[in-house]
Amino acid sequence: MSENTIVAIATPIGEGSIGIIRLSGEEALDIAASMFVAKSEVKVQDIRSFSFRLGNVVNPINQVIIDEVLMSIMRGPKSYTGEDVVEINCHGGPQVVEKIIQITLSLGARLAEPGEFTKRAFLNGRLDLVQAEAVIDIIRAKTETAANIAINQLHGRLSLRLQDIKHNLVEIMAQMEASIDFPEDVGDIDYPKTRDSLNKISKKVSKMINKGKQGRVLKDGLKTVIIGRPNVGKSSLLNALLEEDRAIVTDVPGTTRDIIEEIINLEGIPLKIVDTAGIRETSDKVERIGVNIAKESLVKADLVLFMLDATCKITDDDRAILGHLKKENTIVLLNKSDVDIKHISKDDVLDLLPRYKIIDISAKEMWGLDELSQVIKEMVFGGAMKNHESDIVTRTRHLDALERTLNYVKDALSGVEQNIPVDLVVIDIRNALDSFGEITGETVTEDILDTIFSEFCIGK
Ligand SMILES: Nc1nc2c(ncn2[C@@H]2O[C@H](COP(=O)(O)OP(=O)(O)OP(=O)(O)O)[C@@H](O)[C@H]2O)c(=O)[nH]1
Ligand SMILES: [Mg+2]
Repeated sequence: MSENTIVAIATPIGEGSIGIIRLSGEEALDIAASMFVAKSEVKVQDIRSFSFRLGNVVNPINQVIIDEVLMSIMRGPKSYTGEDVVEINCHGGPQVVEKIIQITLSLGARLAEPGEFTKRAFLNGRLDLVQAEAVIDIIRAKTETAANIAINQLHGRLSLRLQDIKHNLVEIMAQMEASIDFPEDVGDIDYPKTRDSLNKISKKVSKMINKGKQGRVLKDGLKTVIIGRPNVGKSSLLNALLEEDRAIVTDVPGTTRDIIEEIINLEGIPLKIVDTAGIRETSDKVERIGVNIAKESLVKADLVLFMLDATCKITDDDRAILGHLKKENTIVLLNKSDVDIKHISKDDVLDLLPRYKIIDISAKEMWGLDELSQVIKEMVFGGAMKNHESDIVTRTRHLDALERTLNYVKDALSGVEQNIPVDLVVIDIRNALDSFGEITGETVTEDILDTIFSEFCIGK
């Protein structure tokens, strides 16, 4: 019996053509040998690594056949986890899968925690933490761009870039420590030269942070809210962007009361778009709750689409929203521009909201949506997205660590500029390295690891 061998279903629960059960650990091969009978009668121990065998899973107690399966073996250390791994492809019915899992448990395996296979891969040095996190990001990717970035991270492109910065820091630290430990041999640190190196590092880290902010949007989606007084056409826009009738549209003001959230793939940028209740003073209890939620989502949004109705004059309800808007993250949409008689022009809006971005659209006729996506891209990415820049960080955890690294590098830099003794400056460099090491997992704590892997699915 071993605590050390884990088992999980690697495919979604329910009926499917195939169910995959995965075992990893010291006893994986022994467990497989006790429950698998190959058609060719080859012994499990003699099966070549990375090859499949057809056979039956049998109940080891009475030899009753449970299912006909394909079994593959990947011996450690050249396996996903770095340990011996066995995968059983059985028929994808819940009964069969469950029965096979039960048999592995009776033979000494234990159920895997979420992400435990990947955690073992990390602990066994098969992946660094950035690569491990990329695994879940590939599974969760909402757009092709997000998937591409994650795949590049898994292949280690981001890790390579991080290693480069790490080497720069290690070099400075080594020189400083040598001059502290062996002052006679090494002599004083060349501060002007160190300052140049630190400046270069600081620029590299800053650039990574800036790109990482875009990366996070590509991974998690841009929190976008459509806001405006009742009946301007907010739900119609949501439907137009989704190309389906998701939200109820009527000519009755106050139609939408609850928050409706959907994900739209806008040429590679995932928009997490929220349609809200039209904002107005109302005595209706339910509507008022919706209005309050709309105001809250306005505060949390990365991007605000403020909608006006071009067929009516600007009302007090429109004006009540103006004070909540910020130029940096708002696009004004002048809707219903398909109608001949208009009461608001772009100039009228500019009088109210100087230097705001304004677009004429028709949610009903689906006009102006291309211009909208162009403006969104410009706002978020400062123009076209460069696909080759895929070795970027995408996680808040990475950004936090980069920001802490940058602060320590800046502290070290100002220490060097003020000619502070090297034994003090070296502390900042060491802290910078520690923070930086959290990204790839070189200096990460058990708590952080648990949090990261708890995000994973069982069986991954
Ligand atoms: N002509 C024209 N009518 C539109 C357009 N967009 C929306 N409408 C109409 O305006 C009315 C209100 O549309 P909704 O999408 O329900 O408006 P809303 O802003 O979601 O309204 P609430 O949910 O009540 O806040 C409906 O009758 C729509 O058909 C447009 O671009 N052109
Ligand atoms: Mg609505």
